[in-house]
Amino acid sequence: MKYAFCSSRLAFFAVLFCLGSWQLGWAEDGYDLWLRYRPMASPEIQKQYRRQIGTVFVAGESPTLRIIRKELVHGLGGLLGQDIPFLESLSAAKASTLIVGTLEDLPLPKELGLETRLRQLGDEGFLIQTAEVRVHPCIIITANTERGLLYGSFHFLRLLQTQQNISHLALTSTPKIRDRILNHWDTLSGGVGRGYAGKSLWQWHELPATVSPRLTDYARANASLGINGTVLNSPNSEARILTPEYLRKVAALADIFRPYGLRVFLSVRFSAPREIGGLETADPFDERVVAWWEAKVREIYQWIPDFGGFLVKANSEGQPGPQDYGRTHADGANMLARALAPHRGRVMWRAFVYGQGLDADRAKRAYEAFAPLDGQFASNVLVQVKNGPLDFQPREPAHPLFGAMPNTPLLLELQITQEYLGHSQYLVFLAPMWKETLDFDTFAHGPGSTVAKVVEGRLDNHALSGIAGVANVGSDRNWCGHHFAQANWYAFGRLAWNPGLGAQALAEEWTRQTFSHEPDVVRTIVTLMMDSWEGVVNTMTPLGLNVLCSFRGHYDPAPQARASFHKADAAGLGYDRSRAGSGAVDQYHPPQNERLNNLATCPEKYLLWFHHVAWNQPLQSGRTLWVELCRHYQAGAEQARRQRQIWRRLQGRIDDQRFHEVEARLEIQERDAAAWRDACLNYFQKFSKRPIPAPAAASDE
Ligand code: GCW
Repeated sequence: MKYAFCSSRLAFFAVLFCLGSWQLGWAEDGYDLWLRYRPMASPEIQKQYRRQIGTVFVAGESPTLRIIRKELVHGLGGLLGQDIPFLESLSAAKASTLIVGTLEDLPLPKELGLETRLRQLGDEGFLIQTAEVRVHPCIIITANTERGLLYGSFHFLRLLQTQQNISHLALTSTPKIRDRILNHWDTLSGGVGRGYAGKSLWQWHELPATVSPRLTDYARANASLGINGTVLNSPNSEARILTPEYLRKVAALADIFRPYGLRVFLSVRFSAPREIGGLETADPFDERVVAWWEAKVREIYQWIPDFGGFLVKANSEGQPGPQDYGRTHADGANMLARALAPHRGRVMWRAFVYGQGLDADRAKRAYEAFAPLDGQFASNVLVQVKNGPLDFQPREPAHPLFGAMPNTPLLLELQITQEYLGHSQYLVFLAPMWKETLDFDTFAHGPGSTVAKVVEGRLDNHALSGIAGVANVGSDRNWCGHHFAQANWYAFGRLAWNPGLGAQALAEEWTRQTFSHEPDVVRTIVTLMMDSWEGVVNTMTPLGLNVLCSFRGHYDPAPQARASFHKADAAGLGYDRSRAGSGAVDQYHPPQNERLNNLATCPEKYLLWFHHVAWNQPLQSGRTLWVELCRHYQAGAEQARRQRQIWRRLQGRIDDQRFHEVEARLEIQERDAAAWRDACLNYFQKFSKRPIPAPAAASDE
C-alpha cells in the first residue's frame, strides 16, 4: 500500500516534471531542419486543416511515390496532430480527400481542364488545385512526372507549415532555373574545404557496402526545396574519384538520391588521363586523351545512368588545365562536352581564374580570360561564374561576365558556406546578398537586364540554365554548425527554384517552419536575420572594402596583410578601378559603367571597391570618409552587441537547446565584431592620421 502510494506520487511528479520541461525547456537539436512538422500553434487553424484534409490518396507505385506517401504520413500526422487515413483507390474518395498523382494514374474528369494546364509545367513543375471530384471538394496535386509530384507535395506541406489558407487553391509552379545544384568541396579523405560543420557527409571508406541513413535525409531536405543536383567533390579534384573503386561508391550515393530527383555530378581533374589513365599527356587535342575521356564517360554512365556531368576548375589556383598544352578553356571544355553529349551530360566550366599574366587588377582577370571565348563553347557547356569578380567577399558588385557572354549559358555560383562571413560562428542570413546580385542590372540589352534574367537563360534564350551553391553541410548533428546557417541552405534552394522570391518572405517562412509561429518570435527572428548581413558587412568590409581577413582561415581581421586590396595611403583608401585607375568599370555596360566610374554616382556600398577616396572626402551623410568608415565599424560592433540582447528575449519562447547554442555563438560574434572594429580602425588610422570619433549615440542613427 505504502509502496503503491510512493510510486504513484513518483509518477505524478515525473509527469509534472515532463510537462514542465516541455513547456519551459524542451530540447531540439536542429537535425529536423525546416521539416519539423510540429503540431500547429493555432488550434483553430489545425481544426480547419483537419476538416479540409480528411483522407489522402496517392496514385501509383514507385520509389518516389513511396517517398511522397511517407512524407505526407509524417507531415500531415505531425502538423494535424492525428493520423490521416490513406485510401486504396480513388473511388473511395470522400469529401476532403487530398489526391496526389500524375494524370496517367488519375482518371480525373476532363472538365477540370488539368491537361492543358499541365502542358506548360515541364517535367518538374506541379499544380495544386481545389476541385470537385465525384461531387466532393478535394485538393489535387498533379504534375507531368513523379518529380513534379514530389515537389508539389513538399510545397503543399509548406503551405500548412506556414499556416496558409488552403480553401481555394489554384496554383502552379515551375522552376525558373534548370540545374539547381549544391557544390560540395569535400575531399576523398573525408574533409570539407571551407566547411564549418564537421566532416564530409560521404563516408567514402564505408561505401558502397554501408550507406548512412543520414544521406536519405540529406536528399529529402534538398528535394523539399527543389534542389536537383549535387556535385560530390571539391573542384580541387582528385583524379581517384574516376577510378572504378570510387565510381562504385558514387553509384551507391546516386541510387539513394535518385528517387528524390537529385542527380549526381563530379568534379574532375583535367590531368586525370595522365594520373590514372597511363597516358603521358592530357592535351585535349590528343586523340588518345579524347578516347580516354570517352571511355571513362561511358563507364560512368554504366554505373550511373542519369549522371549529370562534370564540374571543372582548370588553370586556376594551381589546378591543371588545357592551357598547360597551349589550348584554350573552350578547347578543354568542348573535349569533355563531346564525350558527355551522347549521354546528355553537361560540363560546368568554372570561370574562377586570376592567374598572373593577365591584368594587374585581379578583379578584371576572369572577364578578360572568358569574355573573348563567348560563342566558342559547345552547346552542353555552362560557364560557372561566381557572384562577384573577386571571391565570395561579404559584399561584391555583380560579376561583369554576367551580361558579357550572351552566347553562353552562365551558371551562377553562390557560396552558402560562410568562408568570408565568419564561418559557422556568425548569424548571417545570405538571401539579401544573393538578391542584390540577382537584381543587379547588367544593362546588356538595356535596362532590366538583371543577373537573374541572365542566369535563368531568359535574356538570351538559352535552353540550359543553372545555379550552384557551395554547400555548408557536414556531419554536425544540426547539419550546418550554426542553427541559422540552415536558413542559407533553405534560401539557396528556394531562390534557385524562383529567383524572384523575396528575402524577407523567405526568412519568415523559414522561421515559421524552424522555430515558431508566435508573432512576436517570428518578428524578432526575421528582423535579426534581415539585419544580419549588413551588420557583418559593417563589421568586416564596409563601403566596398574587401579581403581584409587573414590568409589562413579567412576569419580574423588582418588589414595589415591586405594592402594590395585596400590600397590605404596618406591620401585615402580604396582601389581605383575607375577609368583613371584599373578601368574595371568598363567591364560593365553603359550606363552602369558611367555610374560606377563617377565618384558622385557610384553607390556608397561599392565606393572603395571602385575608387581611391580621400580621407576628407565628404560622403552622402556630409561626414568625411574617415568619420563614415569609423561609423560603419562602430555600427557593426554595436549591432553584434544588440543582436545578442535581442536574442536573449527569446529565452523560454523557443526550445532551450537551440536557444543556448545560438546564444553561445552570438557571444563569439559580439566579441569578434569589436575586435574587427579595433583592428581595422587602429590600422587605417595610421594612414588617415585622424582621431577616431566617439561612437554615435543611438539617437544619432
Ligand atoms: O574562395 C576560394 C577558396 C578555395 C576554393 C576556391 C575556388 C575550391 O578559398 O578554397 O577552392 O575559392 O572557388 O576554387
